[in-house]
Amino acid sequence: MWGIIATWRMALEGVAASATALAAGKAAAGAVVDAVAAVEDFPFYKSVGYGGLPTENGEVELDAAFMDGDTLAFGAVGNLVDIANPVRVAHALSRQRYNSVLVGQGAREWALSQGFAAKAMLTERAMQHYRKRCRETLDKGLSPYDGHDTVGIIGLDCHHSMSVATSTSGLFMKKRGRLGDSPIIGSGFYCDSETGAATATGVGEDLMKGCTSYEIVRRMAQGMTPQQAADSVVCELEDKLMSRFGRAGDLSVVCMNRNGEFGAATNIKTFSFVVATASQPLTVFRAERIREKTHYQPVDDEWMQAYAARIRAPIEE
Ligand code: SD4
Repeated sequence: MWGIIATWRMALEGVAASATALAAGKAAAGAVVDAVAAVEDFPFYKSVGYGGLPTENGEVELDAAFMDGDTLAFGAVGNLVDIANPVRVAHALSRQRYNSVLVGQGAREWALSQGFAAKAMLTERAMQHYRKRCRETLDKGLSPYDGHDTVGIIGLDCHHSMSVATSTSGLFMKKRGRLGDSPIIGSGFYCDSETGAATATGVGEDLMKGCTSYEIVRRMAQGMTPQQAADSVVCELEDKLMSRFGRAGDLSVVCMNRNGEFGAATNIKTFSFVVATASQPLTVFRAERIREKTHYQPVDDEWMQAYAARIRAPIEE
């Protein structure tokens, strides 16, 4: 058995290549890192890697993580500036016995010392979004904190190993130095090859309150199916946040167990995910929650075309 599942449509091309590689016997670790790196490299995805949207200071600060479900080794970077592939730095850090989570200047210095390439990650298109948002916020008092899609990818290989990786530019207009859930183990990602893995996307400040990914893996270990674990964790966290905190941000997750069974849950209308396994051909699904349960169906051609047009549409400043 092999399998791969990822948050959001944007992971499709990377997942497609890694699904082929997994089917041919490639290890899960390399498969998820390569798939995430493909998303980081694509300039039109404005919430991950090159082309990611900046902080309120107009700088692109990137977060990424990697976890090996065999050894539980993990590495993460936060607020990394101008390094081409944060996920590859996180993967390299996961091999360090100590200092496997690095942020800011220290993360950048370490990456450069290891030969990772420097690259200016702020694009003109991202700056157009930034200028537009600055103006709208001044004019209409909009909340700047939206426009976020973290990529999180779980892989299961033919040798029963699992890995997970995440990458994001975090929330648009975030404060310099702000970290979300994506580089935080247990919140944005968790992976244990004996059970399964989970990864999250949405408002990091809220996802972290539920240690969301760890909790999903824990419930799978106790016997829940991936879908039950995903739905119950997202619903309970949302209810808890509403009753105790008064509001709940976007919460979306995907997960997979060691048998390649998968689940997805969301509290928003437009969550998409991509999955392929030995028994499930590569598919983009669109998930929606109806009464405590997430339902999903394959997207159609029209949806795919609208997506392709939207991500490349000119930005009216
Ligand atoms: C964060 N969770 O930095 C990330 C953003 C995200 O979909 O996933 N957006 O809080």
